[in-house]
Amino acid sequence: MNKAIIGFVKTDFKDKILYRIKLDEFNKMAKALGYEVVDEIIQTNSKIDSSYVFGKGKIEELKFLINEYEIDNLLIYNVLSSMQKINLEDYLNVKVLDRYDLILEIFELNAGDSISKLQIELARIERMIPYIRKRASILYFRDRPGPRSLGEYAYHKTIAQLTSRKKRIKEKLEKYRLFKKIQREKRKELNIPIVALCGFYGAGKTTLFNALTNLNKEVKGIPFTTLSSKNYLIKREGKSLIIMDTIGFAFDIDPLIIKSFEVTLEDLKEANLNLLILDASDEEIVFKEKIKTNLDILRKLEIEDKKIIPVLNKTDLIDKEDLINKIQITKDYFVNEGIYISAYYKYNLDILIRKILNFIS
Ligand SMILES: Nc1nc2c(ncn2[C@@H]2O[C@H](COP(=O)(O)OP(=O)(O)OP(=O)(O)O)[C@@H](O)[C@H]2O)c(=O)[nH]1
Ligand SMILES: [Mg+2]
Repeated sequence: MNKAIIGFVKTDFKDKILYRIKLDEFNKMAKALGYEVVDEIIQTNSKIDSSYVFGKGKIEELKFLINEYEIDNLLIYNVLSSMQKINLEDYLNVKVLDRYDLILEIFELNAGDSISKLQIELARIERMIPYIRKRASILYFRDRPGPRSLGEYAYHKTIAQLTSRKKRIKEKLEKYRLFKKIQREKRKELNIPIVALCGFYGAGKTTLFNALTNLNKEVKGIPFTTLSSKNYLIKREGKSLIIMDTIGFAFDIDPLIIKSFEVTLEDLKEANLNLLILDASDEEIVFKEKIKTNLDILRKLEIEDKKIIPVLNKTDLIDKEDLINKIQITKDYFVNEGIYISAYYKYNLDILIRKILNFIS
């Protein structure tokens, strides 16, 4: 059994709702990975303990629960330092995974192509090297003069192997990036506009992609189902366009993960138009927070606001009043006027196409 406890140290005393939403998403990810979440430990503290994340009392409570329920995994929403991870593992005797690890596990579950796999491996190695260094420094380098032990040799070998693997992956990704650049230039010569579908995981990007292209790409309802971009040429009203499905965004994605997935995220930059797919059925506060996170990521990628059109999807799930409210909200955040659709029921897609054609002509 894959029993787990979820843990979180909340440092923002004023936050009464947002952390709950983020933890719910975290729970969903854990479940998608097959963990049975038995309990949740949340501590509100002005700062995160640098050794054990939680304060002393909470750690003892955790230890008790872990023994009581025979828990094997501790899933922590905070991103941990190597030291914190090692301390928790050793004191609580469980496998410790933080948000960084959990997202990579989900990515791994969904990764079908070699480029996604390489990017995941890179993100893992980035994390593994400091962790192994820290473990070794505890084992071998503490007040121990004299010749190197066998374990110490093994450690040096492992670090050397990981470092060279990292270098090779980076080279491979760089080659791939160049290959994509050439492809991009060829496409530019053909003068076919690219329309990218971007937004949070689960917003319905692939459902819309399928509806527009008549393809049947995977829609599973598991976070990050789509990891690598998919392009497809369509013709509407005598005009050719490339529709691009892309990787989903999420709350609090670690910069190191974003960096590892640069080659994939860069696809968004080449688009002439970014349709930002929003789940209109989200609660108002979630809806707003997701818009902010989406815009943060798009701005970091240096995508101009005027190239973004918000698309409110899943409107089949909400009533008219809710829809009017959500449309009003989008007006506060976007320069371009939004459009509402249901990708699932193919509602308003003709209007969406019209809007796209108007934009790119
Ligand atoms: N009711 C309703 N459900 C929808 C609609 N569009 C998508 N969905 C559902 O939302 C879930 C996620 O849809 P996807 O198309 O996989 O979402 P995505 O944005 O591609 O997700 P990732 O690939 O994980 O980034 C699926 O269960 C879809 O059936 C819609 O218009 N209405
Ligand atoms: Mg998808």
